[in-house]
Amino acid sequence: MTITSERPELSSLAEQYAADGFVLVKGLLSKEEAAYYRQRSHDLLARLNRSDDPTWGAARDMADAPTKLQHLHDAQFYDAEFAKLLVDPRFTDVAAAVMGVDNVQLHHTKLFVKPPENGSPFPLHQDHPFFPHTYHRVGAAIFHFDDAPVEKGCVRVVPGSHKSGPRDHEAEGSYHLLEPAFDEATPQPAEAGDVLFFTYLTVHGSGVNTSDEARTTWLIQYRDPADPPTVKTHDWSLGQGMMLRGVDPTGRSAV
Ligand SMILES: O=C(O)CCC(=O)C(=O)O
Repeated sequence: MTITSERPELSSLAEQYAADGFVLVKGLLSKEEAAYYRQRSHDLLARLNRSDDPTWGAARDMADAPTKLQHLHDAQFYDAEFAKLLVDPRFTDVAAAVMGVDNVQLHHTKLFVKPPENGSPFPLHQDHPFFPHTYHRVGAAIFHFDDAPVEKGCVRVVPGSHKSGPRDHEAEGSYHLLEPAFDEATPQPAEAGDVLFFTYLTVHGSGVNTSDEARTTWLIQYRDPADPPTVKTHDWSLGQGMMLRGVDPTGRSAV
């Protein structure tokens, strides 16, 4: 099945994604759904009450004062409502169309809450060095469960940056880019319900949340199951290899 010719709106998203390395899909979830998932996200993090903070070392240098970040890998293993979103065709049809494939496989998910006033930034980086794949058919979708204006530390991208392929990152273990400068990335302010799709080669990051409200997002990292990883890494993610759309034609499954 060729998805894009059957659904012209998907073809247009795929064209933008190919040109810019990202596309912001407005209103993929309704405001009510976004509010529902926002509440579930905050309840889940409160219930688990974990104290680890994934703020990058380099992120601490980007802020004037200490920052904080709450997170959870693979929320779908703790709350079935998140599992439903993983296979929601509103998401999976776009993920397939922008990668130009029929089949979409889970890599991992990350729930992030950037707390008010000091929510941690992310330095500019590609996701590629964390889990490199052979054909680079790997992407992310960031679901916004509340509004993310610039002052809340919305995601920023460098349009077209995916075209030059993998870049050399800072020393192994830190994985951020020294160039371009953070201010050269274009902010992608989003509203509750919007979903930002981008390739794992697209240079991206995000600013400090200086607002008086939390920024709540869920990031789903997915890939074409026919694109094998080149390095065995990040294979500890719960449920990696689950099919979100279509089939795994390789029969390789998981990592
Ligand atoms: O959520 C954000 O602000 C950015 C997250 C990000 O860049 C990442 O997890 O790789």
